[in-house]
Amino acid sequence: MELQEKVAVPIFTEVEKEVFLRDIYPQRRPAVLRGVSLGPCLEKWTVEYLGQNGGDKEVKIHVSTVPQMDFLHKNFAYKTLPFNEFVKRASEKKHSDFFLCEDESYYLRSLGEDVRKEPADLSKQFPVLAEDFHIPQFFTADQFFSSVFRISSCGLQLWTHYDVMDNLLAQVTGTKRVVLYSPQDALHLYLSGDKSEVVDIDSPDLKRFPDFVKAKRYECVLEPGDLLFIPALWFHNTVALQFGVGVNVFWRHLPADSYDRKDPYGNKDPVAATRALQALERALHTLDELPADYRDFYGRRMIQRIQKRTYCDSVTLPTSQFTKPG
Ligand SMILES: O=C(O)CCC(=O)C(=O)O
Repeated sequence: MELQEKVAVPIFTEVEKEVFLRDIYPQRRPAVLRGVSLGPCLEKWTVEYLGQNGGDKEVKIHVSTVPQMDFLHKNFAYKTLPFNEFVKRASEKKHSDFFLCEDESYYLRSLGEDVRKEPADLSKQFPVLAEDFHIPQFFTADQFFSSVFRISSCGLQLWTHYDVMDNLLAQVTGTKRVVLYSPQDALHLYLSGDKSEVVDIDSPDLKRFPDFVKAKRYECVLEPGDLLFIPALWFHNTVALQFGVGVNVFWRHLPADSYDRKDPYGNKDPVAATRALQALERALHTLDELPADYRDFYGRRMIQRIQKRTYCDSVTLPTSQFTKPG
């Protein structure tokens, strides 16, 4: 994959809120923030401590026989374990109790109480542990959407996907490689919904995905205490280089009524985007009334019109309508 352009995500140290809001946030690009205080979790969150203070609350987890999780072929199973047992198993390489095989990999993306309605919130599902994790106050309280545990076995790779909220991914213990792609590279990522079909980003099948090389690869390795700012719509793919515990915090960048109200995960497209995509489907259905050569002609003209009206390099964006974090 010689041809793919690679860029290191910039690292900013000891960033204060004012600096974040003035210099980093408006760029809408990923940034590693190092040295921002995250609270006592950095020292406290050992496997034993997490087990004792997270308790035996049941958690739904992903389990797979291989560390690279593949959403296309569903090579993982959803299972349930008490939190303390899950943390113990995720931290070990070989398990005496297991579901699929003795070296299976585990991943937790914590959920709200009512999985279909409520976003995850550490302070509700894990109140004792939440006290140890101080959410950086880079946005106002009413913009807060969710705080999510991300706990992975060593080697666990999560597929490339985007979310529709702004995100601070905090690495509390362990190290994690994160690869990101710009929303402007969406067409080079072979999307299926919010996920890329290119599961193996390090050794992609270029016969199936020839345009993948055109996607610019942004990369960083998060260390304990690092925060990664992932702007909404930026694609990300993670590999836990060690057993690790992270928390990610989603917050709203757009006015609250722009988002789908039934979206506990923060990954449903904004309502206006969903309506536009539905309208496009209807328009395409209308074109079906014409013969193929006419469809081709009007299809090309529609694409040109869409590009002219929407691409950032062809229009000046009215940014004032977007919410700025306070
Ligand atoms: O850290 C991870 O394992 C995945 C993080 C992620 O997907 C997110 O923060 O949206």
